[in-house]
Amino acid sequence: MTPQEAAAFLTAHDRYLILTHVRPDGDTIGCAAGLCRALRQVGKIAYILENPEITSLFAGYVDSLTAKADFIPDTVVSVDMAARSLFPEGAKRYLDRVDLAIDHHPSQEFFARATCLDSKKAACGQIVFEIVGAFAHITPEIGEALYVAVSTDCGCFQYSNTDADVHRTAAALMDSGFDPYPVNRKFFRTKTLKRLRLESMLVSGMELRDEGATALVFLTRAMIDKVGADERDMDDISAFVGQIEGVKNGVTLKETTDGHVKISLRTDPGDLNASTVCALLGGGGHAAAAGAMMAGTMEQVRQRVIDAIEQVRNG
Ligand SMILES: [Mn+2]
Repeated sequence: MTPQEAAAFLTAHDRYLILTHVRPDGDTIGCAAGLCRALRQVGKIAYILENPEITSLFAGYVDSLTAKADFIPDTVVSVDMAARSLFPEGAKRYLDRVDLAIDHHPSQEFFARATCLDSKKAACGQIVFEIVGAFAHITPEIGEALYVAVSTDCGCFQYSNTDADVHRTAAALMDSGFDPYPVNRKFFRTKTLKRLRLESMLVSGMELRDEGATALVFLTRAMIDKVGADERDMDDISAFVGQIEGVKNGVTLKETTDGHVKISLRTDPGDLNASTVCALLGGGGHAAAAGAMMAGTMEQVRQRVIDAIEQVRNG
């Protein structure tokens, strides 16, 4: 489906439930909030399915839009969700009844009846902006929600996915009249003290390989407990190691509470394709940013990741 066809679909249906992915980020949350408000503006009934993993950083954008437990939708829309494995527990009952998936991941699994996919877009928020711009007025609230989606997914216009198109979308969203300064300050210029303590521990335990081009950092449960960090303190922490001079490929391994290790890879795609590496580990994503989840100890998973990187390098 093109954005215009998606807009026609959305104006033709009603009673919407919007789904966001596990470990929700700014893109999925901003898209959901912007789309929900746009649908309501044109007289539709629209809610966002509660996502229990949402952090306090993003909760304000969806609080007033969350569906009550007894809401029965006619139309289910997912935003920024590439795969069935990314459905939160509460969304699993909709696994086979998503009517429209709006997404920008090349690894999109086409689980929905219809899909509006543009894998050249840096953020799903750009696609949602095109769709809602076709049938709704972009109010400051919609503009801010979609700006959060777009700006967070390109690391405030710094990641390798940033292009002129992203800036054009951001400029158009700013024209809606919201104040971007507090948003940028909140998301890109502010860190909790607990976050800084974690970053300090990551640097202390960092492993450098390939003459410093590849860096691995290890976020253990013991570190998280010692600092008393919550999910908000760890938001987008996989981008941290790539900030070190000379590091092209950053690997962040994070111990989960259930005996798994979450792998996040941020790479220079000309040097190493993150998506190819993570596919070998049962995950997926983009060429410059990908992830996987593996059972095992930190040391076991570390070895698997190193082997996968070497395999992609030499293959
Ligand atoms: Mn995204």
